[in-house]
Amino acid sequence: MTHHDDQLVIDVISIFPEYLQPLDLSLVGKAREKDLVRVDVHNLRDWTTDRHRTVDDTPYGGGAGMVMKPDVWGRALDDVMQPGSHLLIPSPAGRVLDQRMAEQLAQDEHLVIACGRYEGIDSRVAEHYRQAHRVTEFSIGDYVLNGGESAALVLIEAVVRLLPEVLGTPESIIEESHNISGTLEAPIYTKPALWRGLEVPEILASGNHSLIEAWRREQALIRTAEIRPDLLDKLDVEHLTQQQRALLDELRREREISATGETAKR
Ligand code: JDQ
Repeated sequence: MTHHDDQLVIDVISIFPEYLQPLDLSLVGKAREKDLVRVDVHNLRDWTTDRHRTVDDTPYGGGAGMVMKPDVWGRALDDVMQPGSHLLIPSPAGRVLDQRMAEQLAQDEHLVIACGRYEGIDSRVAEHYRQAHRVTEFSIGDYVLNGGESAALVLIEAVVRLLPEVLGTPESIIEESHNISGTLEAPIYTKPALWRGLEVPEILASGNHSLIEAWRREQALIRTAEIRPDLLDKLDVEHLTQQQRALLDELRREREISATGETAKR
């Protein structure tokens, strides 16, 4: 397969290349068919030199588990990395992936994702490539996986859907960018209007679009306060309507009161 100048290229290196088969499907699969992104998956063992195709060894200093060998990773990465490549290393100790990071990665030309297994990759690999490249260790959240492959899948999906023409820049993306005020979305419904005794909120069938938008913005804030109160502190008030700012103040006061109650209990 060839490459054109404006195309994002993603190389993934793993001892389980089959783990990345979901990249053949759905949105990413279609983006690849349309040549909007090139994704090449490599087997790390292709860069081993011994009869047993060994990729790991015991840790210096002792401890449980095995560590991936820097020499094998060095040969693989020397083949795949080019000037300007961005090396991404999934790690439970990495920077937590967020939408802002995905947006930045969507601007890159070449991403190389080094998926470790066992206890991870010898730390000198990241250190070495940092001397001449951008290297980012990233986590997809505060829970423990067995290896980097599922983190790579998550990152690729988050990045590829942001590429121009992948979603055809429909209303969904425009609406999302309206919602970068940093709130969760309002609840959503489709037909039937009554399902198992549960009704769709009446206002949504009113046909009054400005009332509906005001209701959705209100619900978005209430939900955010309920489910992700941490996001309330990071909200960009510039993007909020006057009505939302008033509700935000109210929700923050309620949080402060309940937080005072929590402190009093201790
Ligand atoms: C690797 C491991 C060290 C578990 C080996 C490579 N968000 C996130 N959670 N876990 C990972 C990412 C992750 C990424 C790469 C990985 C886990 N492991 C297993 C290594 C401590 C715990």
